[in-house]
Amino acid sequence: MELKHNEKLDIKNLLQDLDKYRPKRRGWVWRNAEENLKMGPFEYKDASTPLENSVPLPSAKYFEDIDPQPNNTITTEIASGRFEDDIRRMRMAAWHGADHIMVIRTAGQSHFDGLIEGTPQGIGGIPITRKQVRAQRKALDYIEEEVGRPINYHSYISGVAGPEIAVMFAEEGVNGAHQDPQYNVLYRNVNMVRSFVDAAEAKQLMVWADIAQIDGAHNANATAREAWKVMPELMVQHALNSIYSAKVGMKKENICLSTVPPTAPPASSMKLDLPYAVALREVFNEYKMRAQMNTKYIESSTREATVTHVLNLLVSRLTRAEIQSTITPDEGRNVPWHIYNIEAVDTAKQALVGMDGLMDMIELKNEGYLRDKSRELKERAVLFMEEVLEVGGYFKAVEEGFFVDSGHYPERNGDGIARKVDGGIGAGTVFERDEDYFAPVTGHFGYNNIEQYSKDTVDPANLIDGSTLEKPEKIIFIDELDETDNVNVRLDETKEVRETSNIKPEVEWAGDGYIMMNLFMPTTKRVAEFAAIEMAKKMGLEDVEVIHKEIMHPAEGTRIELKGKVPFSIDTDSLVIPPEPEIMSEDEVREAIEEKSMKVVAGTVGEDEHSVGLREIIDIKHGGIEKYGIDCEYLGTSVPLEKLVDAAIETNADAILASTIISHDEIHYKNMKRLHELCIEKGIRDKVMILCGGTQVTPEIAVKQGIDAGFGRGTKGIHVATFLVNKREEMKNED
Ligand code: Z97
Repeated sequence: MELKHNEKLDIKNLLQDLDKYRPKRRGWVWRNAEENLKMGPFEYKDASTPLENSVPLPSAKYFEDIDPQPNNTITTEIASGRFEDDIRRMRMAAWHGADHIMVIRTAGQSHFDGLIEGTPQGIGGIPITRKQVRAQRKALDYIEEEVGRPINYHSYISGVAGPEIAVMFAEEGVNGAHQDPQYNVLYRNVNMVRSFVDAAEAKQLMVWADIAQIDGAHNANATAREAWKVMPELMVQHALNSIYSAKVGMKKENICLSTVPPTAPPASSMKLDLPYAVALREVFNEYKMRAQMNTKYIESSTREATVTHVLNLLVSRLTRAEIQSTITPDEGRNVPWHIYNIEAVDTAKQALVGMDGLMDMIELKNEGYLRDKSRELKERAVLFMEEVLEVGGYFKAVEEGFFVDSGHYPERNGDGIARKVDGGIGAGTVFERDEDYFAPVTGHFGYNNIEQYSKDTVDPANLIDGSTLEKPEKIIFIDELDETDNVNVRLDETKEVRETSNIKPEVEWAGDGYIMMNLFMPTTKRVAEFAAIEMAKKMGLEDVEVIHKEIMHPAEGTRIELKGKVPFSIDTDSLVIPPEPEIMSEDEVREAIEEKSMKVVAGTVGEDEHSVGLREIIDIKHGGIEKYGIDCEYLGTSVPLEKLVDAAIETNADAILASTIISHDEIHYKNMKRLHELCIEKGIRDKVMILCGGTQVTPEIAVKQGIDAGFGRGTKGIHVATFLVNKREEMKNED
């Protein structure tokens, strides 16, 4: 299977022979940094090797569509509940610059005490199963070839089934995972002893599979009452998981600290976020940083969330972040839509590239507020750690509720998350190994007594002719077990929009039919909300729901964003789509004019005083044709037709540009016809091009009047310039 740019990814084809598919590679891959990357007119310093195929930022069209990629790995989180549709989104995200695709699990998968099989759709996430993981890794294997850059695939290793999941991830070529025993303890109430033993096992498997690790410290940030108050504790959590992982044997470049700037608007973000970021990077300078944007305070305004994201990106550039997360600003309103993933990836790409080379120009001050504050945070973190030791270690500290307390440490409010050392899920399930304990497995943690069975102390699995890690054919692939909700049933249900020419708008799932509307309602918030819902219903939308409301003024008006379903599809085969007009590039037009100069005379004809439209087509300020070097003689408004033709003769012009807005009694078309006739009468029609434009002009009808081209609403200078250059060439060839 190979992906073709102009063809959609064939999910059915992808799922074929999935039971036999093996991932192309293992292990985490960093971007290939480029320190002197020349692209278009620019030179980049903090960049990475460009993609072979990608979608550049919108304004890149002015710069030969270059798409510089920052040196940071860019993450996106995709998990709409249907893995088959997420695959298509992954492809879009990769084309925009994401190379770390995280899959959030169905809420609370840590509570499952085994690997789950089958892939029914999830609610607020994806159930992580072998089938779903394999299908997505397989798709990413093709997508990375298409974009020309490795893509890291990522999910979570946690809960009482953590080690089992780690084995499955190692087998299936997963490249990154969250793993942090403290997460289990604090947020999923897994017994702490069990959690740390499991973590050692899981981390050992991650080492075998070269899986990069992200820790869970940021969860304190997201659950604390006031996020910035837990900054010292976050450092302690990072420290515990990092050193534990390193002791298990994980290489430090695979250990990534999950850090989040703790504030949100209207906090003076830099004053709190930057000292923390600096302190963290100084203390943990040997490890990688994975910067996530603040999610605790996310609201439903995409604008606000995007600004928060950009401020967070500034912190990343002012310090460092090897991995930059782009958690989507839609988290606040739970609309996990295609466009928001892509927008957030673009926000990171644009901001990071925009801040390229920043640290070559500026320096963080070595004294004053920044250093004082960051030193204070470090001191408070050390104090916290000392207190943990004083009370008898980590387990005791957790029992005493040290973590996620709302106090400003060393203050404590006594409201931290407390767990019992002999409590929680899986309490009492850790046993000492028998003296002759032995397990014929590769990549697992622990002393395995192998010498009692073999002299080969390298790999116990050799004794049974290899384990699933080196012999994937030993993996048992269990397909979906739910007969009513599985990928084949869902693909059948959405056959119409996947396999015919019928199309429906979509936000997350094929054929979901959702659209979003933006309305300004000139009334109070409450009235606006209900009036907007009524409007949407009258427009025929179903399942209407307001997803954002923002007061513009308490009485004057409210902005409403809503979503609703379109209950019909459209057959694209029945559409009459005219061929796209060919537009030359700006450089091509400029070259043609440089080679042979061009002169035009222009005016609004008849008794018509409108001038703005024509001026915009001509003036350099508005991207008019002057900008390509075309010499324009503007004669003004209400210009008699004869005058325009005479001026063309006098100046030996190549073209006449006539603007006509007024259209009563078809006067605009009558004037065009007369212009054409006048040119014939004066003997210049074969030498001069006649172009007429205006908001009421239909190009096809205009041409019927005898002129060369008509231009309607939405015309830009480049359209006119393209026509002029092409037509002149055509006329030359006819001579
Ligand atoms: C992030 N946006 O990127 P369950 N283990 C750890 C975690 O942090 C998490 C889980 C397990 C966020 C993603 C938050 N993190 C969400 C260390 C979740 C997930 O599947 O909910 O049981 O565990 O970090």
